[in-house]
Amino acid sequence: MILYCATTNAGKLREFRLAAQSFAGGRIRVEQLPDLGRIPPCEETGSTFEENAIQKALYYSRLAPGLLFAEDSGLEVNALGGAPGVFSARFAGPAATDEANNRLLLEKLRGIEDRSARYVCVAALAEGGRLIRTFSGAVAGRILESPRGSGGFGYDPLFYYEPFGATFAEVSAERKMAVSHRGQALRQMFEWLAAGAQEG
Ligand code: ITT
Repeated sequence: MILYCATTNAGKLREFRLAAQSFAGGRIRVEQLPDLGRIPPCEETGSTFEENAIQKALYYSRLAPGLLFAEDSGLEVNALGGAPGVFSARFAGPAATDEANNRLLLEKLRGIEDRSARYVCVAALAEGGRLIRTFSGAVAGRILESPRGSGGFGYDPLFYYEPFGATFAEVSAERKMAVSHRGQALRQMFEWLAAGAQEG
């Protein structure tokens, strides 16, 4: 079975494919929506991850030849009142790089003792402009004072996960997926789909 996705983030796409492999044993193949590059990007005007995930899933599923999911995710830092939150991708500006976002995060946390944070992910599954279900996950960690590791993407070099004694950029994609916000949300989604696919 093919499950379409619509993401402009290469790091997310790699993790979507790994999740399909890990959680659906290859029975579900994740494909990028054909011609995504030519479709005007979906506006993300929601104030929660769930609202934005649903907005993206409804928008792109109207243009998909089958079932599609979209995902909204980000980092919530307690000392910053939950920021960058839904603005995680554009924290340092509309076309911000991961490096610029990480630099800004370190600046804002300079001298602050409480570095606790969490990643949140909501995946929304839709078909033909109709929402089917959402799935969510979250993982707690803390923000280091300088980056460590070269794996992952986004804020991973700064996101220290206590049980691993390492940042998400210092562990394999498989280890990150086993505990991450995205891993939790996508595990539920793929298991739910795989169960339905078996029944059908
Ligand atoms: P799409 O909307 O096209 O899928 P995006 O990158 O704009 O891609 P979001 O609006 O959901 O997606 O923003 C997610 C941002 O949150 C992402 O760009 C990272 O900065 C951060 N983020 C989310 N999950 C992450 C992870 O697993 N590791 C590191 N950073 C993450």
